[in-house]
Amino acid sequence: VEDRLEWWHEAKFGMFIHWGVYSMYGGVYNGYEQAYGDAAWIENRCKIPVSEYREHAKDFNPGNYDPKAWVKMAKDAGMKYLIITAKHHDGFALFDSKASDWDVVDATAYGKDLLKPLAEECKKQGIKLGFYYSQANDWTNPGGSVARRPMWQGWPNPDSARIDQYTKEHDGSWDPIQETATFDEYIDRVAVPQVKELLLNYGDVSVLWWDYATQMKSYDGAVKLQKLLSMQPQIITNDRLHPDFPGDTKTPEQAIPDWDAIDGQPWETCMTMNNSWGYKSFDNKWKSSEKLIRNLIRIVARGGNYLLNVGPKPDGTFPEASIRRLNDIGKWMDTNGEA
Ligand code: FUL
Repeated sequence: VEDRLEWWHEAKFGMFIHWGVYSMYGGVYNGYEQAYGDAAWIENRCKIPVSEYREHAKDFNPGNYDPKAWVKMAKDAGMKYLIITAKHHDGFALFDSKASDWDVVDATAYGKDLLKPLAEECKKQGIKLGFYYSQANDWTNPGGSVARRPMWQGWPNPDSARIDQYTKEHDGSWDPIQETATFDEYIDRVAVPQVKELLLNYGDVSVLWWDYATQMKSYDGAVKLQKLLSMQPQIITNDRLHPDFPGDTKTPEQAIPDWDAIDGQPWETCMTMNNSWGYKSFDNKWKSSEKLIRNLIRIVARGGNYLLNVGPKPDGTFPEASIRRLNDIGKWMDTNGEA
């Protein structure tokens, strides 16, 4: 175990990337700006009909996607690994998947695997690659878990009371198509084959970042997914597969644990630079570069890792504010970081 985690402990600092169809909305649905929360949740929180969300995806065409520049920005900021949402809760696969047509190749104008060139760049530039995979929540592939949430407050949908009632009665679903398969069928048809694809087709995968345990309705499903990890024997995994699977690392979210909460299990604080994981066009609550650097110091002093998020825009570029912060951190690293 020690050996497997050695690079991870030394790395200390990584980049999280949340990117997908939700990035196209930027937190805005039919002119309504979601006041709070994560813009990656827009399909669920605005209860967008699945067919409409899929229709919108056809326009996804990130012409300025430059994985070489992404990896360079991470490296220049002193980051040693990068974890990208291969599939977030909306179920959209950023890679070429044979297990579902809800992927970048079949469902978008872009039509090409986004993870292949990123994996190649990581290898070329010498940075570790990890995949975030939402194994439990999947709001588009039939059968996936659907976190029960009411419609976003203030979103002026005249039908919201009826839809919220429907959601309550249907275990979180708001669209009948979500219930056309069981959770176990979803695991067998989508999650298992897709995780296989991710572990087979992209070279070394250093981290599998599951999300999220309390929505994982099948213990057997968790066992199946856990077994697949042997395809990459050196892989590190987090604690979000299923409540009974501690994984290698704990994942405090948007928080730095107090000294007395640290119990010896490796941990990694994941954090946003503003208040959203997915790109949110009007979220200007950016943490200062100084604040981010102080966070890094506090986390490293307590023995943890810092996984700092960027939510790229739909065209494939990083928000200006994120780029500036990465640059500032890089400058600080040049004089204060270890080589
Ligand atoms: C959470 C997710 O619901 C968020 O969208 C984000 O991916 C965060 C890292 O984990 O549980």
